[in-house]
Amino acid sequence: MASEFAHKRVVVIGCGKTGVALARFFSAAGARVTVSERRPPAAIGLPAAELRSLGVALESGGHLTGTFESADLIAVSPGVPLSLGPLAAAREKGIPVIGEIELAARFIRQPVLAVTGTNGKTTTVTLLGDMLKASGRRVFVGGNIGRPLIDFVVQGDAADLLVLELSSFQLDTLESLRPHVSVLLNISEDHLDRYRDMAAYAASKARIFRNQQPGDSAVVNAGDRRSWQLSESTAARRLAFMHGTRQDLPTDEGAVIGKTDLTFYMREVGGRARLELSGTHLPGAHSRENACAAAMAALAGGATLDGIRRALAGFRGLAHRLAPAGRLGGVEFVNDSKATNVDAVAKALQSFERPIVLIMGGRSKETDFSMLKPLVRGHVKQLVVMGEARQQLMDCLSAAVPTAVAEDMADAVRLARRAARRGDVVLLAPGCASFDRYSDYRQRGEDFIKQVAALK
Ligand code: UMA
Repeated sequence: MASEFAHKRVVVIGCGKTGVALARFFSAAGARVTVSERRPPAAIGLPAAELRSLGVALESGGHLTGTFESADLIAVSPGVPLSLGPLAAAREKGIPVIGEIELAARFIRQPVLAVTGTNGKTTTVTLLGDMLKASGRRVFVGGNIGRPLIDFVVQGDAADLLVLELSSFQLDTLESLRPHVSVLLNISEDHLDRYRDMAAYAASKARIFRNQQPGDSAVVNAGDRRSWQLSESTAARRLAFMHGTRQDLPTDEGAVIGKTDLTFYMREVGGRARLELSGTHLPGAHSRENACAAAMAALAGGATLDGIRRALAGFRGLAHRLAPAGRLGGVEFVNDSKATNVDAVAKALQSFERPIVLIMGGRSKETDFSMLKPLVRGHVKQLVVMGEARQQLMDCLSAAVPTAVAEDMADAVRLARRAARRGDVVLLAPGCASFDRYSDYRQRGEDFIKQVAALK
C-alpha cells in the first residue's frame, strides 16, 4: 500500500492521537519511525507502551534538531506549529514535511465531504454523517472530530464516502485533497496565538477550496462576509446559505434558514424543497445554520430528503455544546465548554432569552474579549472569571458587567450559584482554551458537571 516508505527514516512530531496513528501507519509501511514529543516521558502514559510494541522509538522531553535533520520525511500532528524551531530548520534543509490529512488523502479513493469554519464544525459533521447514513450510505466520519483520517487508511473500513472535520491546523498542511463537497461555516477570531493575524488564519481556511473543480460543490455561509469573500476563489459550484429570503441569496442555488424551517433551492431536490424544524433539538440561530449546511452538503453528497429529516429528528445535540448540566432551585446549568473563542460565547449568549450568569476563563488565544461587551451588557447579570485569562477578562469586561474572580471551577460554580435566581441560567462558555488546567475542553466540561452535582 505504501511501499514508498519502506526503510525510510520517518520522524513523527507529537505523541497525541494523531502521532500514534501516524506511527501505526508508517510502521505498517515498513519505515523506521521515531516519535518526537515535547512532554516528558512520565506525562505520556499509554501511547508510549503502544509505540514500544510497534518497535517505534520515542524521544520525549523536547525536540532534537539532529533527529529532525536526519529524517527522510517528517510527519506533523495538527497541534504542532510549522514555525517550531527544529522543524523550520529541517524544512530549510529541504527535508519534506507532511501533515496527517495530506498523507492520508494520497491513499483515499472515496469522495470526501470536508467541513471547516471557526465554530459549529463538529455539530455539522455529526449531522452530515447521520444524514448520509440515514440515506443508506456507508460513511467514515473523522478528522478534527476525533478520529485521525490516517486510521481509516490503516484499517481500511468499508465506506462509500468520507466526512471530514478539518481545523485550520489540518488545512495548513493540505496540498492535494480535493473535496467533492466543501463546507465553510463561518470565520471569526480564533487561534491568534498560532497565526500572525486574521488574514493568515482566514487564508488557512480558504485552502479547503483550492483543489475543487467545477463538478464539485462549495457550501458557504453567505451571511458571513469573510467566508463568502474567501469562497470567491473556488472553481466549484457555490451554494450559499443564509437567514432571510430567496431574494437575499447571492447564488441561484442555495438555501434559506427560517425561524422554524429550511428551504433548499438546489437541483438535487428538483429546484425547491422545504424542511420543517419544529420538534428538532437545534437551540439558537447558529444551530439552524449548522443543520442547513449539513443538509446541503448531504444533498450534494447523494442523501435523500427523507434521510435528512430522520437524522435531524434523532439528533440530541453533542456533549459540552450548550448541553444541560443540571437544575437546582429553578436555576438551569448549561455546559458549553467547547465555546473556546469569543464568537462561540456570543452565539451561546444569544441562545437564551433568560438572564445569564456566565463563567469564562482558561488559556487565552490572544483574542480581544472586549468585542463581547455589548452582548454581555444585554444578557449577563454576573460574570465569573477564572484561569490564566482572568485578569485579561476583568480588564475587558468588568466595566460592562459585575465581575467576580474564582480560584477554580468549584469556586466558579459556587459564586455563580450564589448570583443566580430562579429562572436564570448558569452558563459555562469559557471563550478560552482549556489547557491551563485541563487536558482538553471535555475534561473541563466534566469538571463543571461534577461541581454542579456537588452543589446538590
Ligand atoms: N506537541 C509536541 N510539540 C509541539 C506541540 C505539541 O510534541 O510543538 C505534542 C503535545 O505535547 C501532545 C501532542 O503533540 O502530546 C498533541 O498533538 P495534537 O495537538 O496535534 O493533538 P492530537 O491528540 O493529535 O489531536 C489532534 C487535534 N488536536 C489539535 O489540533 C490541537 C484534535 O482536535 C483532533 O481531534 C485529533 O488530532 C484527530 O484528528 C482537537 C482540537 O482541539 C479536538 N482541535 C482544535 C480545535 O478544534 O480548536 C484545532
